[in-house]
Amino acid sequence: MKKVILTALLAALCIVFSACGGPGAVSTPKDEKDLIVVGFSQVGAESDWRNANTLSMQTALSPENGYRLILDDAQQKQEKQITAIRNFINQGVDYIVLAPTTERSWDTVLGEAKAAGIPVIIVDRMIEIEDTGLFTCWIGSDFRREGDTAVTWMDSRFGNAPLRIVHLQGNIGSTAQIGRTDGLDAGLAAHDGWQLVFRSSGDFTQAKGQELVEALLEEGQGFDLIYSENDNMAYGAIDALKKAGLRPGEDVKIVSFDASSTALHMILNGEISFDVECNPLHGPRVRAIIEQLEKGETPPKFTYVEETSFEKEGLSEEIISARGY
Ligand code: GZL
Repeated sequence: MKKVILTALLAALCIVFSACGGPGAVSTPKDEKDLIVVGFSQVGAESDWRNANTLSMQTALSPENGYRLILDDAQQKQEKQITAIRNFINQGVDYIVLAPTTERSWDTVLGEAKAAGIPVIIVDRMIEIEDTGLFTCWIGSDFRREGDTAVTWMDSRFGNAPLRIVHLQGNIGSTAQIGRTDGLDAGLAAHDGWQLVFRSSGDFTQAKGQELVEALLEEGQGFDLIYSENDNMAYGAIDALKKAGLRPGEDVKIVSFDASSTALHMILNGEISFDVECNPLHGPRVRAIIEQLEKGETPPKFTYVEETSFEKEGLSEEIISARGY
């Protein structure tokens, strides 16, 4: 008896649903109208890390997975990100993902997103905001821990021996720059043999990194180690050293951040001595957060991604090729 009633009930439901969506209509996630629309304000395309981060988001938030991703490249300018967020609000996207250039001045525009009822997910760097209710959650790296990891290696390698350090910083005011710089400052305070001979921002770009180190070499500034806050500035520094007839990894040690595949190959060939991973593969993590929200679940407010570090010992082509970027 139950089976008969159940069959009749299922038949009735099928009639109801097909009437709602037209004859035989079956709404599948791939229908344009059913896609979850995500507006993604990305910092720019300044580094290997950034490009890997963008690709990860595009791959995870694809139409095949039920998403329409609207990507905006802010060319490392916060004002362009603010404009992009306002455009996303006007388009009525379902979610906004923000990879913030710097930490401050997000309160107003995120207030507008909140007023429009659009959840905001922050990825990568942190934002400094009065009301943390203006964003749903954050997922990214512990940049101070990254800096401490680099300094711990430097201490293990050089102790308190005299060490003249050149410091290539990322975008000033970005969480990546703040945390990695704080780590080095703590190391300098704890090692009176270490001397900071130069500090300036290379904006996380290869060209600026090369420019800064070339200028230093032309001035005749001597140094033993370059602490580069990302791999692309390290590539530029290596080019400058080679142009001046110096051997990166021999005459000057290089410590870097991101651990992109190009940099890991430079560890294998001895040019980079130590590289702290900063994992850019946030796409699947953001997708999982959105799927939780779609189900009415509450994701953690803050999630730090697990990261490691690399030096020549223990590194191999197999390890490099097995990594996602
Ligand atoms: C770190 C990220 C930084 C990378 C750089 O999470 O914000 O920005 O370290 C990138 O390569 O430009």
